This record gives sequence, structure tokens and C-alpha cells, in this order.
Amino acid sequence: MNKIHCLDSHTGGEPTRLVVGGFPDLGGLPLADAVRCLRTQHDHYRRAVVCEPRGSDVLVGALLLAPIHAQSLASVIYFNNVGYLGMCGHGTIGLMATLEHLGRVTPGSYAIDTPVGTVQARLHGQGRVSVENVRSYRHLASVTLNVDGYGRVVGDVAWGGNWFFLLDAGSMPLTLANVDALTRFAQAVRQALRAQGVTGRDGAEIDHIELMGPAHVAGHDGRNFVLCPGGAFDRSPCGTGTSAKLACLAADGKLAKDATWRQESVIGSVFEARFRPEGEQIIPTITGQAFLSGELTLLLDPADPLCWGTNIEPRETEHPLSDQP
Ligand code: PYC
Repeated sequence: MNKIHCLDSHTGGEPTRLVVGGFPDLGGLPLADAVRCLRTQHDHYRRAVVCEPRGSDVLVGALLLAPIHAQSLASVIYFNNVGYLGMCGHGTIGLMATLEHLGRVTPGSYAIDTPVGTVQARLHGQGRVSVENVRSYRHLASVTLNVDGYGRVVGDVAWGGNWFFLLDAGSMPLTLANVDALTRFAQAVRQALRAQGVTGRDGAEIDHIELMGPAHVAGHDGRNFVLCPGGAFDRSPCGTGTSAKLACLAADGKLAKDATWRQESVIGSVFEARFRPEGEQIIPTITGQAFLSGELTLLLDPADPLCWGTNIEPRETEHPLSDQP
């Protein structure tokens, strides 16, 4: 029986399952090639880890690999119920908290290689981590979409390690009681992006939708609802989504460099964020805390007809990870 060794954590309620052993050897391939190899040859391992019956639509997997760059601590490939992510902010906080739990790191700053670039993760201790993300930028401003059943909406396209369409939630409350309606709306927005051919750079699929509204707590700056590629919503404020938001705020001159932006998620968890300019783009830093929730060995029984995950159709189909600047 094959075994996959994992550690579970959550960052602001959003779970990360870090795979530390039991995956096929990817032979130190460059990360874009490693993702391609996983997708084309070993995708059943992704499904076994994050899909039912062992996982759920909400779970983000993180495959821990040897570093690509000599000065880095490790590499990581993030994945979910429908495919592979470019970067993951809550996941990188979870990764560092898990390595701290394992005694592999002490407070300090570490480079982590991801398929879309190297990020810098500063462990403060007790699972609190600041992630200096990849360069982020607004790609398109004030895009008008006709959304089936909802009418005209206007939003921005931005890169924060994944592609986001960001728009105001308007009169829709960003509350847990309203997540079904928010999900339906965000899915309709994503369909409209596809139907109207609105993409990220080089035709990249915009697979995350971020609805923005006012914060619920005094001293915080905004609240969001983020629809992830596989149909679940992010329980955390979404590190890459917060990076995309900062890129839009910076482009509009609405947030000064090094000023703190406190971003609430739809469940009320909070990331602190700030940026420094890098030419026309920004380098965002996202701070949050992760907690360990499990040390587990997944059993892959060849006699189990659902060994590699159930064949429940994902709610949205995956589109290939594009090569990013
Ligand atoms: O925190 O960047 C993030 C993220 C992406 C998808 C889910 N969480």
C-alpha cells in the first residue's frame, strides 16, 4: 500500500495540506516542468491528496520539494481540487508554520521557490509569517462586463501570483450567511470573463474572482470574498488576492508605500499587507498566522476503487497555468 505523509494547517481558516513524502520523484525539474510533469503523468496524486474522500474542495495542497536556487530553503507547488496554482499566500504562511512545527526552521527570513517566482518568507515565530510575494501589478483597469442575470459590472484585472478579477460587491453583503449568493455571482462573473475574452497577460485565464467591500471591524481597511478556481471560497483573505488588491490601490494612488492595509476575509480573518514599489509594479508583503491541525499518513489502497479520489465532476474546468513574467 502506498503512503503519502502530510501535515495540515490552516491560515485564517483556509486549510493547507503540506506533502512531505510519498509523491513521485520529480527529479529536480525546473518548477514549470515539474508542474507539467505532475499534470500530465501524476495528476492522480493531486486528486488523492486534496479531493474526496481524503480532502475537500476547500483544501489547498502544497508539495514540498528541494530548492531550485542554491540560496533558497525549499520549493513548493500548490494545487487544489481542479489543478495547480501559481503561488499561494495563505499556503506559504502554512508551509513556514509547518516547517517551524517540524523544527526545520527558526525565526528568520527564507527564500521559497514557486512556479511563478521566488518569494521571501519571514518567520516571526509561533506560526506568524510575513510573505514578500512575487511582483504584482494591475493589468487592466475598469473593464466592463455583461454578466448574465446581473447586468453590467466594472472591475480590474490584476496579478498577485495568480490572476484576479476584482470588483466592488455593491449591495451584496460580504457575510457567511450570503456565501451562496456571492459564489453564484462570482461564478457568473468568471463565465462572463471567458465569454467576453477578458484574460490576464498573454491570454492567461483569470481563475480567481475577488469581491470587495467595506471592513466590518474598525481599524481594518476592507473585506473580501474570493472565489477559487475549483468553486470553493477562500476562508482567508487570500494572500495573492490581497497582493492583487494592493496593486490596484497602488495604481490608483490610494495606498502609500509601506502603509499597512488590513484585509478581512468573508469569515472575518485578517491579513496585514503593505507594499514597496518596483518600477511600475509592486512587491507586496502579506502577514498572517497559521496553526497546525494534523499530522497524517494517507493510505492508498490499490483495492479501493476510489483510491485516487472520487470522480465527482469539478464545478469548473481547469485551464493551464500560463508562463508568467
Ligand atoms: O492565499 O493566495 C492565497 C490563496 C490562493 C488560493 C487560496 N488561497
